[in-house]
Amino acid sequence: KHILAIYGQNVFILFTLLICPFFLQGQPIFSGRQMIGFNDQWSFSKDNQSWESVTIPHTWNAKDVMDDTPGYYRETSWYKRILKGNPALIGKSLFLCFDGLNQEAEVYVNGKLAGTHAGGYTRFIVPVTALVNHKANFKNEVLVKVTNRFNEDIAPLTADFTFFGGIYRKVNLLVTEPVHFYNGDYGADGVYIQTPTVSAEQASVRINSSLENSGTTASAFQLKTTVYNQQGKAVSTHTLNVNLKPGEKRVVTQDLPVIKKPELWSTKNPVLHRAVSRIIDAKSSSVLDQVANSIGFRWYKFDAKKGFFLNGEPLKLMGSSRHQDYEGLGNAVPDELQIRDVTLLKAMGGNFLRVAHYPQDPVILEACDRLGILASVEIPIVNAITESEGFTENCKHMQIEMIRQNFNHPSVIIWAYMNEVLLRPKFETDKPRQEQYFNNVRALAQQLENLTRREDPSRYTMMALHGDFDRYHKVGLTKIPMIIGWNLYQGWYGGELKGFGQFLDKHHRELPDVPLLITEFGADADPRIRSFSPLRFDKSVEYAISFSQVYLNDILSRPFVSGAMVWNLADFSSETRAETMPHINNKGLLTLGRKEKDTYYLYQAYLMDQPFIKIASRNWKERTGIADSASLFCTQPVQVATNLDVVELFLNGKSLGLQSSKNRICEWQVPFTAGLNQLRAVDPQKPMLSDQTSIDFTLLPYLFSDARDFTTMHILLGANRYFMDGEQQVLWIPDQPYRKGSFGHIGGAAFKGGNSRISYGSDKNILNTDLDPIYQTQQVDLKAYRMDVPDGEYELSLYFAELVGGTPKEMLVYNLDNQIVKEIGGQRIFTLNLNGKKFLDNFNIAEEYGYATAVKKTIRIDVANGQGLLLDFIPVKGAPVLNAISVRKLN
Ligand code: GCB
Repeated sequence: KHILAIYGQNVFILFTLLICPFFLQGQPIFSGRQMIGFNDQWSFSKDNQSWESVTIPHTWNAKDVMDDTPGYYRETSWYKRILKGNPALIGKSLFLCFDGLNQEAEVYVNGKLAGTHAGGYTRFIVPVTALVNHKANFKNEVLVKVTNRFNEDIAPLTADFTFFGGIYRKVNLLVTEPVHFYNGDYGADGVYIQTPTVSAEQASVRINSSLENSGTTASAFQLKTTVYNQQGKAVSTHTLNVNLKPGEKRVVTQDLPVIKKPELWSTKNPVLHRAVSRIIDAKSSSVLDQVANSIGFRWYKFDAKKGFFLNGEPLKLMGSSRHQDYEGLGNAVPDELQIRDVTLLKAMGGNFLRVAHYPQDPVILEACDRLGILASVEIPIVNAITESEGFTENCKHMQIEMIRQNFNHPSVIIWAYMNEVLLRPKFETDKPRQEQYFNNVRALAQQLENLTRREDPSRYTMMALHGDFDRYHKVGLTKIPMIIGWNLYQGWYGGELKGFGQFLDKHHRELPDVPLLITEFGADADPRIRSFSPLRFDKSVEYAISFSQVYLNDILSRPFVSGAMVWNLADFSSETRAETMPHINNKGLLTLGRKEKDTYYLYQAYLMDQPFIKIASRNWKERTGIADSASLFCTQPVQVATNLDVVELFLNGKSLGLQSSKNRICEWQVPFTAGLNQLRAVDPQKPMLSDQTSIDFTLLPYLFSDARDFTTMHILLGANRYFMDGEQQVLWIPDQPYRKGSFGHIGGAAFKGGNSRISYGSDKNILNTDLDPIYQTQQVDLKAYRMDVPDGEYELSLYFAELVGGTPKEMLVYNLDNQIVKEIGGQRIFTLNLNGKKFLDNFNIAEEYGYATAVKKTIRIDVANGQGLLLDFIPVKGAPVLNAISVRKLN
């Protein structure tokens, strides 16, 4: 009880109490290594004065990154916690282990500096033995100063993700005997396992252990390492006698007896062995320290012509990248949710995870080991470097931390170190200076490459480059790493879809000896946006589906492509992003809260081995549309993702026939009636395999006069897209040119965005709303808008936003065509008459409300004598606009 009170949490302690015979005999409580969670009872302060209670993991940016004001808190904050004195720890070695905090730390114990760390994504271990007072109940104060302020010597400098600040990964108190595996080695635990030769016949194991005697007397002990198979049977053991003088540190190597016919680790059958390393006291035979690691016996190679091979068999590496943040939590995410990401990747049929753009929580690679997912890990040099010694040293330090801390994971096959480092080349207007910058980038790359090969000759090295082949080639970066990763977005940020396959072929032609992976490809999908005529950058799920089909076909049909990782497994925070869902990058196959998007089902259809059927419009559950002329239904397509050749679809129990799949999608024209429509997609050969869903359809009248029960309609102008406002349960439809008896605009044209990537509308963050898509499209220069509604009383709402002009913000600076468009203020003034009466007089949106700001004007109106609703737009200066309109019948 006493001990439980001291350290708060703890299964670990309970464990010790139950198994530790010494305790029962009144002997020392701690024997060997204890990792004790140190995450509760912290206080947090932004000014080191007023404190609030927090639990770790914690970030101070979970909320402010989502508001309309640009930027987020990137300053210094403090965390503190009491570590109660415990006489049982006298003579032990104590360490505080931080799994990761963003991004710089100073750790103080009782007012004395115990350690510092720079870099937001790797573990660091602070020895605190000498600073802790063990007097019973003494209140030792642990104070951690943390900042996520910009520091030009720490990567990343810029990136398309949010740099949440805080102690956002777990903290542990590590207690060891003075003789222990050395904990000061770049945050690693001092045991490094290699499998120099592995075949179906036999496996060899070599282990380097870093040992320390921090005590005051010499120590004689045995280092005993045993490998256990999955059934827990010891299959190989090696014992070494070691003597360490007081204060001595030493690395020793053990070659274990070969293991015959080892069970191999593979993505299909990830058999793990367990290596347990023990330091056993020569005199007392007690275990002074113990570290356990997983081993997977596997061998692999990349071949520039034939792709990747695991255990001698060809294996296309298919999977995703992953960022570590989660809806509402920022980067402070509990283990369970993190592990679930790897499970979702596996369930998608994936076999590879690009841990991007930085090392992540240890539970991620542990899950990869267990579930059979191969992985690459990289340090966060993104977009650019600083040409300083500080930056270089910090990058090298991080690279070593990453390698040593993750050395023993069988899932890891690649270490990487730069992402699109020439995306934003500095000194564009000073070519000689730029040349020098490029030389420095190349020199840093070469240093990191050499360092990586030296640290770990058994793995591959990689750099991820964006699609400017010639730039990287000219600077010489394509010659440095063993594998090139390409981040390719043809048909998204620029270019055409067919450019993707052409690019791959170019690599194969020009670098025939360099293996390649597609480290990124993907299109945004905002699950609230759907379209029957999808366009590049419209954010519709449909565009993302057709985009992915082209990419996946091109990848799977080229054996020299070792594999590809979709960008990204889940949506992630990127504070500077605008677009339909500001502050979020929507390229995930899952939402930020890890809900499956319909695109996820397409990947399953491509990647899964088992027969698979999923209605890929199943997330479009609330639909709306205008009835086919004078009928009681509206025909709309429904897509089913499948790896079967043929699927049958049923609507309310009635067959709509068989469809053959094309690029893993079958499509039907479905006549939806008002209300619930049951859909069931079935394997005609094995009807047990099926998927079903029901779609709630709101049928809008072809002619207003057809409908006795018409109540409401919401229309997006200048848009092809449907938008579901889930919160308010409102369904928006695209506008049409005016049709008699119905509705629509008269004159004008859809607004086309001010930059090349947008096919229509604007990608600006519209202020004062979360419903940006309502305001991001508009009809420009329309003469009138007409709705031939029946007589009655109506509420009419008109939606406006000035999409042109304003302060040019740094928008989409991370992306691939990287141009900031300066806009000339689009001052426009117009008058709007409603049914002949003035409604808006000399209306100047920008002047009255500001640029890119949501404006909603509402009015009640009586419609009589069959006149319907007529809006006349009278230009005073520039062209009148209307972004959206909604009408509701009151009585
Ligand atoms: C990239 C970057 C990645 C971005 C991605 C995107 O090439 O490597 O960090 O998030 O593009 O979505 O633009």
